[in-house]
Amino acid sequence: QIKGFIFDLDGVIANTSVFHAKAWHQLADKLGVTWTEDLANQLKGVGRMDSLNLILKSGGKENDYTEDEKVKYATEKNDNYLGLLKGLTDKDILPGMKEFIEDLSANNYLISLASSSKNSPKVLEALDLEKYFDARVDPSTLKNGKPDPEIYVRGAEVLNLKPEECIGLEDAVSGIKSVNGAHETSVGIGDPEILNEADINFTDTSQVTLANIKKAMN
Ligand code: B16
Ligand code: MG
Repeated sequence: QIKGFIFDLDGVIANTSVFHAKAWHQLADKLGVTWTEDLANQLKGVGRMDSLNLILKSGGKENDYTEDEKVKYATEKNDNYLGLLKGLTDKDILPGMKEFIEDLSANNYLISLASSSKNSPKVLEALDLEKYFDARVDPSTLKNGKPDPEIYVRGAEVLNLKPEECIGLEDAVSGIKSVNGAHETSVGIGDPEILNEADINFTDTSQVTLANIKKAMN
């Protein structure tokens, strides 16, 4: 029986994944790494330093920079991302997600956040959604980022639920792998051909309702 829902943030609740992509694209250009759709998909859901390493690897530049230089570039990307976040309001919640979260809360489901982003508290606050969350995984306490299952394992633990009592919602391949590895039910939001490992697929957030999820689980 499902008792809890574990949410990714960027690309599931907020349209901020386009801001992350824009800021990474800008850095890739600066580093002389070709930006492709495939690279953009690989970066989705993946933490800050892991993302930078994927970009460098894609350009065959994984050995070109010291750790200090990498931290400098990652910080530069984050500063650009924070600039793009300015003016973020509840209007930037993806279609139907506020209603869905309110519905879960009204039906006494527990809700936690499993975002890789260190900026997630800031984003949730700007969207005025913190009040709905019973718990949050702090990504800075994790040993391994998505696609490792750790963040979704913790997402259930912080709610005092078993993995099989939880549903994880994701827009990224890395995130779906993490939910599946944690033995929870995975809901993929986006292109079903890309998110083909998800247990349940929706092409966009407006289809994500309790009724549709219950229907898909039968
Ligand atoms: P930050 P999610 C992820 O958030 C984003 O999808 C990913 O693009 C970003 O690089 C990562 O957070 C780290 O974010 O640099 O802000 O700490 O999708 O797991 O909510
Ligand atoms: Mg995401």
